[in-house]
Amino acid sequence: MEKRKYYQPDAETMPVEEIKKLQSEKLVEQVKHVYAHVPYYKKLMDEKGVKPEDIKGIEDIHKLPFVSKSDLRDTYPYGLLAVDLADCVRIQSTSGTTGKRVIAYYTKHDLDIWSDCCARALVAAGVDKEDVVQVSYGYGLFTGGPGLNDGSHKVGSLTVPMSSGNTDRQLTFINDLNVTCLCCTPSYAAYIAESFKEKGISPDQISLKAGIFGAEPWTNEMRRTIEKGLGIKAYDIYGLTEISGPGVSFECEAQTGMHINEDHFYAEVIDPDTGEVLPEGTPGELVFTCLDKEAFPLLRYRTRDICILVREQCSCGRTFIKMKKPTGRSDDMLIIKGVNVFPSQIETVLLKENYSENYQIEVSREGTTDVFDIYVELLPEQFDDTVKSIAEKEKALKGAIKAMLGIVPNVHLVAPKTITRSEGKAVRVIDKRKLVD
Ligand code: DLL
Repeated sequence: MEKRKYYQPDAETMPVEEIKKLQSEKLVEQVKHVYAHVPYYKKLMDEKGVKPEDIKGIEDIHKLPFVSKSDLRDTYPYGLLAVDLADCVRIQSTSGTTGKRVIAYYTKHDLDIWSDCCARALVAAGVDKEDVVQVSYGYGLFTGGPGLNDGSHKVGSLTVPMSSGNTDRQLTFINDLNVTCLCCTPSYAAYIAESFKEKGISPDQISLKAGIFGAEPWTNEMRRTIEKGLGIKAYDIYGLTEISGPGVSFECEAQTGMHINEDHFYAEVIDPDTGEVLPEGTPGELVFTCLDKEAFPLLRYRTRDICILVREQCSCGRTFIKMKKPTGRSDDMLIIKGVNVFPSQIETVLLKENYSENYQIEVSREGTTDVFDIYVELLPEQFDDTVKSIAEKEKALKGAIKAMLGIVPNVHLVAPKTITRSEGKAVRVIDKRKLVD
């Protein structure tokens, strides 16, 4: 049977003018809903002097106030709920380790939209009813497992609800069940590829064809490493708990950015310092508005993710605007010796120079000076080298990183298997300065 090209073709290929019209209609209703049911929003809008009747279409969205994580913390746990609690059927929560967790609520309708978005992502990655989908994102409060699980049910694929961890069992199930699509974080996918290699199983002996990886920033170099290691095509997927979970946007076969599910979410990019809306093609902070969620409909939510929006005709036929790979979160950006550093820049250099994807960045302070260390694991075949040749490699890598960032780190090439592997979101940065500040 021929595979579907789209999960919901009417929505996914809707002409741009129709998308705008739909967004306008939905926004007008959403603002009325929120103003009437969430006193906190009413207060924010009243303070800004904007009434629901001022919002006549999507072009008026800039009149609405922004909300950010601090609003969610201030209203924890029920303050932004826009329906009766009795109408909610699920919560999910962020993986945040500091401060109060964010709790997102869902009605049946909200779960339905969310799983549709994930189903769109799966079909865009070539998945259909005949496929076997192993969901190796964490299940539970984290949205990754439940989101892809329900999306895979909607597509009608056989779903293997593995959750993360127990890597040996992951490999066994993949090959015993002829799994064709793997869903997990890119760092875990790289670990799974490494584990197959260690068992002497080559990419052509692995049943997988596609992978849907997200929940953390990853570079195109990392994509190629995973694609080669597992013999698959690797698709990006983006989302956040506050807006629903995975599937806010997803990649198609063109792999040139992620289509935002614009019939449900309106995206803007703003200057993080001034709040000014930036034109398409300019990097800035992503802001999302939930157009038709019922229980927890955030309006103009500041994600802190830095990225670029591009509307271009896509070879896949989808008309939804694309977001380029986020380069990181504005709060993940390190300032080292006065220079802005994103961990993804370092990842790009390491993989281009043929080092492994297992690395950790450590920043500390001696007196008033920042100390910048990068630990990079050698591949087993690189480890036989002599001390002299390792010192030469460290020097060369220092130079490559300096060329990218303008500052020189201390590079430490360490033995294979010395850096802890990630089964979920990888911890790439240890910033010890935060402990002293
Ligand atoms: O990570 C939802 C998700 C699950 C997305 C599975 C994709 C796959 P949170 O735990 O709330 O939700 O974290 C959201 O993770 O604001 C980004 O900073 C980051 N993030 C998510 N997807 C990507 C991606 C889930 N594809 C935060 N690329 C977001 C880069 C991503 N960063």
